[in-house]
Amino acid sequence: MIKLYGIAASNYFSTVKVALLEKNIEFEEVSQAPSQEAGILKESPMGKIPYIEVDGHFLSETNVIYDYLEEIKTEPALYPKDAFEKAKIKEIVRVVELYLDTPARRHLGAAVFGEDINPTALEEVKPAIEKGLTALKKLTKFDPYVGGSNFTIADIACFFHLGFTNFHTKTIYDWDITKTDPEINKYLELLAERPAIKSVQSELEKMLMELMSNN
Ligand SMILES: N[C@@H](CCC(=O)N[C@@H](CS)C(=O)NCC(=O)O)C(=O)O
Repeated sequence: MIKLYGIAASNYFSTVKVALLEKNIEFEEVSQAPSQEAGILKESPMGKIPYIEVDGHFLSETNVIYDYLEEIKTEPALYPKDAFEKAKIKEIVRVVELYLDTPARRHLGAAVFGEDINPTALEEVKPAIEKGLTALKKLTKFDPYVGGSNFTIADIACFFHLGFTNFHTKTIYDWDITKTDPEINKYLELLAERPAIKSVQSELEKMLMELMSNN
């Protein structure tokens, strides 16, 4: 059985967990925080979570894991079958990761762990996120899902990475992305109703609150 390593507070971990649940793939969770310990780097070379273990072999990087899960269990599909449409879904995933999660992540220490706000990040992150959101909107259909009529891996990535981004913009800039963009707000509300997303999101929020109350 697949083992999924990570912690509930991680948005990346949550995307893989929802993918496993949506595809009805049996798995076992192993609690593992990001770590630079030599033993963990043998399993996840950058020390990041999530990663999975299959028959004693390890695999890291969410996009690679999504592709692997789709190969081992084609239905229910989380990607379109058409090659170009599939690539367009991957493009959305890449945009939310690189141009929303990555800039927002620069405020993680301040937003979650009680560190001082980095003044350079304070200046640079908001325009970077505005640019990322504009890019995302050019790619999205919201019809009702981000790539069109079918629920895909891009919806899972958008839900958790937009949530992560919004948590940081609200905390640092008092800027709620969902309030300033009713289309995104409606879309996230729709996704929040899906049972797998609902349960994983509630575990994420619970652990995030615990982490914040300890700092
Ligand atoms: N590119 C990685 C990103 C995963 C990632 O950034 N995970 C965070 C937790 S949400 C992490 O492990 N951070 C610790 C670190 O960057 O050292 C993936 O797609 O799996």
